[in-house]
Amino acid sequence: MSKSALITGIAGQDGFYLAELLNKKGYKVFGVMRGQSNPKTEEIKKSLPYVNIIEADLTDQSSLSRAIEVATPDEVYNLAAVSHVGYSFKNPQLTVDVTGKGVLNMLEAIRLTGGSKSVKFYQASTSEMYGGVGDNMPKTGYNEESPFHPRSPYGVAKLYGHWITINYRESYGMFASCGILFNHESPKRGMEFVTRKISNAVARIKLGKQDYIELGNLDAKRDWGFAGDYVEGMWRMLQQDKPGEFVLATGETYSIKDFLTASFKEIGITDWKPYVKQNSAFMRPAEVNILLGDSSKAERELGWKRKVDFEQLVKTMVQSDIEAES
Ligand code: NAP
Ligand code: F7E
Repeated sequence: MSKSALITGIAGQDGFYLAELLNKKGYKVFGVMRGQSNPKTEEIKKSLPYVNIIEADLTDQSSLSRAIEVATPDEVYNLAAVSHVGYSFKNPQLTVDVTGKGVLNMLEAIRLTGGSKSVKFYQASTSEMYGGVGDNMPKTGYNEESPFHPRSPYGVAKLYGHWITINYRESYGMFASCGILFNHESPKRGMEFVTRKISNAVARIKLGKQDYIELGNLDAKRDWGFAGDYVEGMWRMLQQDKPGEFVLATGETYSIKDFLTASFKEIGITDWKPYVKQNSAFMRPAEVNILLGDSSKAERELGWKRKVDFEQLVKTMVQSDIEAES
């Protein structure tokens, strides 16, 4: 019999790539969408026609219990979250409710519907839990043993989600794993994130639809990979004999300026400065200066390694936006 998986956050970037992967592997895929009339529902029905959509909300435990009863999943991937770091400063309490307490709601829904021993659970933890401050980053990058120091309401909420997942593993014997994923991007990335904001603006500048782009801090550095590679790692975590924590990262870090250089190069522009204005509205009250990840454990135990490199990622995103905007 084919396996069944429930994905929360199906309408997000990772939800798309994970659904594609699990469908190819023969899973029956269920996806949680929120809202009485989510404008993305029609789009998801078209792009992921095999997904069985369930209306539920991470803040409503009874709706999650119903989702578990409907899907009877072998695996639950908890990808839903208020996921934008900047937005989390503006709506910190909503962020706690969804990104933090929402994880508890999902775990309780599994436990109270009798799934503690039968359902495998994946929690979308994040490199934002490390915070990228001072000298708490090892030279080879953050790993599963590195200390946490979150720098935003989002990071703090995710740290709660991370530890409550470990607590449910230790308390109730649940197969519950956390993927500590560093930034991963794609043409499906939301426009509010810096990589897609840049790739889309560069495409529009090429096509004469836009004159410049407004950005915040250009000096922050991130370990950017391709989302398609990372969902493969999530799946591998749930195929292990034992649950655990795993860092997924590329082991390389680049600044926003590097991303601008590579993106504008795609449209034949070597000096991007005339096309970029800085706007303090995009600065954050506390910044994560540098993130670099060390995924040696995932390489060793999961046989996982990123395939797409930085140049390929930028190229794919810019070319996809040129096509979409043409
Ligand atoms: P994303 O594109 O922002 O998707 C998040 C999804 O969560 C959205 O589809 C959203 O629904 C849904 N959602 C928000 N509030 C909800 C609620 N109350 N109930 C149910 N669903 C709700 O995020 P992503 O990039 O795919 O990332 C997936 C997960 O990995 C997130 O938890 C994120 O925090 C985490 N993560 C991401 C990265 C990364 O670099 N991408 C790195 C580490 C960890 P709507 O579509 O209706 O808004
Ligand atoms: O910012 C700087 C900004 O919003 C990256 C989420 O998926 O990855 C993501 O969080 C950097 C920051 O991603 C703009 O200050 C400059 O230093 O693309 P971002 P993020 O904050 O790294 C982690 C791993 C997650 O878990 C999150 O869910 O870019 N930056 N100017 C800007 N950022 C944005 N968004 N917009 C700007 O105009």
